[in-house]
Amino acid sequence: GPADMAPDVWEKVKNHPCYSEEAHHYFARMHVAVAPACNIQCNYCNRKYDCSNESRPGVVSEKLTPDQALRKVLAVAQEIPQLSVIGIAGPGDSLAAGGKNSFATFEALAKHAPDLKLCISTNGLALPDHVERLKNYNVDHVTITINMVDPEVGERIYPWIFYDHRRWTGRDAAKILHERQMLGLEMLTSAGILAKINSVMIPGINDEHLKDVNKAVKSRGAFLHNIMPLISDPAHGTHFGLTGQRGPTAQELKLLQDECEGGAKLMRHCRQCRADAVGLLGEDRGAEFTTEKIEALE
Ligand code: CLF
Ligand code: SF4
Repeated sequence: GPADMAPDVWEKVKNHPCYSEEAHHYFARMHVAVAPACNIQCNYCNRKYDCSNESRPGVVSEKLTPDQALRKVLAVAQEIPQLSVIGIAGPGDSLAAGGKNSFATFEALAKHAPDLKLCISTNGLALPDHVERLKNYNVDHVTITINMVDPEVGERIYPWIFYDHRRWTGRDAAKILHERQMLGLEMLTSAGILAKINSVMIPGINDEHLKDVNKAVKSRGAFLHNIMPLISDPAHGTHFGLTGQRGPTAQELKLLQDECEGGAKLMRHCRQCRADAVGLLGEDRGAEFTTEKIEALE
């Protein structure tokens, strides 16, 4: 592997298309949309996409039960030999509601498809409760979406969270979310799980602030930082879409990424996948593997 990487780390990333830029030409990922619920509200959410939590026009992801997910994975693995990673990234939060469906899916995959890597993406609120369990399922890759390390910034992105049996709003909500995200990241690092941080760049709200986020996650051991553009579309009914919040231009995004160089290592090949994406990054073969078609194959 590359000179700047320990051999055990290289083992974990060499066939993961998101964690290794090289690998994304040769290895495919597949998302199973088994996580319908969410425990927070983001002003950019529309629950159609992925571990990047963005919003583009499209059709709604096909939600699956853990059993349907297993059958879909086995069918896709037959057709796409480059398949190396199964990710759970939506359409809600993978660890909301106790992560019940996510862990049932991991259980089934560990049993019936043990060669596939397991990957998960979360907003981090429930993460500290589940790090040990993730470790037990040999999950080596966890993404946390972190958009701020300052509750004053956070309250403009998150109107509420649901935590400890009640709803929190405003700065209190953002403070709890921030503390849970930092704790979860520290726990992943201690457990030897590779943590990728996704941040959504929202001009005028957290764009400059993401440099502080980059430093904060680096100091807590994050492996990669993926800064993605907000894609805001009024037709989609997201809060930001309705209030006219714009996304960054390609130049603004690149400038910010360049300014973060030297901090936590940046991912620059993210394709902002759907919660049910299938195939190499940048291609989506999901439509070939609907539940209907899989049942017809069986
Ligand atoms: Fe999926 Fe995310 Fe795992 Fe990759 S996606 S859960 S880490 S297997 Fe990858 Fe897609 Fe970008 Fe996510 S290109 S949106 S970073
Ligand atoms: Fe939507 Fe994800 Fe935010 Fe939940 S964490 S509100 S699913 S973007």
